[in-house]
Amino acid sequence: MTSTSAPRAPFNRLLLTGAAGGLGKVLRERMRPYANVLRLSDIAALAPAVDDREEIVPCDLADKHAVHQLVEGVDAILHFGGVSVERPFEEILGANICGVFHIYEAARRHGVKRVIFASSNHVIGFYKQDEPLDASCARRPDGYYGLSKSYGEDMASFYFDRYGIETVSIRIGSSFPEPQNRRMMHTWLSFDDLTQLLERALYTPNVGHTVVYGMSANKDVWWDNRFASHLGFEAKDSSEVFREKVEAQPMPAADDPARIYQGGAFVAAGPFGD
Ligand code: NAI
Ligand code: 15L
Repeated sequence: MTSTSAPRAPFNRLLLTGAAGGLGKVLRERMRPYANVLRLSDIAALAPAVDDREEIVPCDLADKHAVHQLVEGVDAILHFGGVSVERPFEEILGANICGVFHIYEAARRHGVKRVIFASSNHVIGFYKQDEPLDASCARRPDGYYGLSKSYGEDMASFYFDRYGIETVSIRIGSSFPEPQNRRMMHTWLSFDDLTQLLERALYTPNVGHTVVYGMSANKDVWWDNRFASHLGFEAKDSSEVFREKVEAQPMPAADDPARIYQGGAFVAAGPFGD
């Protein structure tokens, strides 16, 4: 299924970091209508520009000077780049922690007024699956990766309070073509719903720093988006259509973190390097 919603007036130039990644490849297509020029960046190899409405700018987010150059001339930033799973702290540090600082500092220096930050459900991963949450809950990161996203959300909050740069931090659940396991029946975010959420995040005025849970209209959800209602995001898809396929998989044991914690297996990753 592809999105059918008509885009608003496009931005002149949007930056998409993480453009070579799983979501980046999807958004490279989906975000085209929203920008006259889409600047695509990653540390990994990117397919060449298909036309003059794409710009390919390789960049390591850990390199402050390179990120400063990357951000010049853009109107808004979709920050999807970085380490996207639990890894040793030293790997997370450059890409995610220094990286998010470099993005905001470059945004400040170049006058960029809107960032969409790909945060993650792993900022609240240590809550149990029977604990309903909204955006006012204390964060309970489930690893160094979740900590880095938590830091990114605080960075967004600070840059709004201090410099007026607005951010929508999307605590993405699980955005894949299909839910891959029982946990993702709760956390799944379809690509169409992600696209709609990004449109709302880009165009809604006066978002300040808004935290929104990125999930489709799944049957049993753990998260309440009452504090992001001004975005007008209305998910259209549901994991329910995949239930039979997903439930054909064996049920995890009762003590498996995948059945207990919102962050699933991430809560048990590491320690590293012992
Ligand atoms: P991915 O791992 O496929 O893509 C991340 C991209 O970031 C990769 O192409 C990678 O090369 C790039 N990257 C890593 N280190 C970098 C560095 N130092 N400099 C520049 N680029 C670097 O992950 P995916 O699934 O596409 O996720 C995209 C974003 O959304 C990530 O920030 C992830 O944390 C976040 N997210 C994704 C979820 C999902 O379900 N797909 C769930 C929650 C958050
Ligand atoms: C994430 O933050 C990861 O980037 C993604 O690969 C999935 O693991 C997702 O969370 C999830 O929790 O399902």
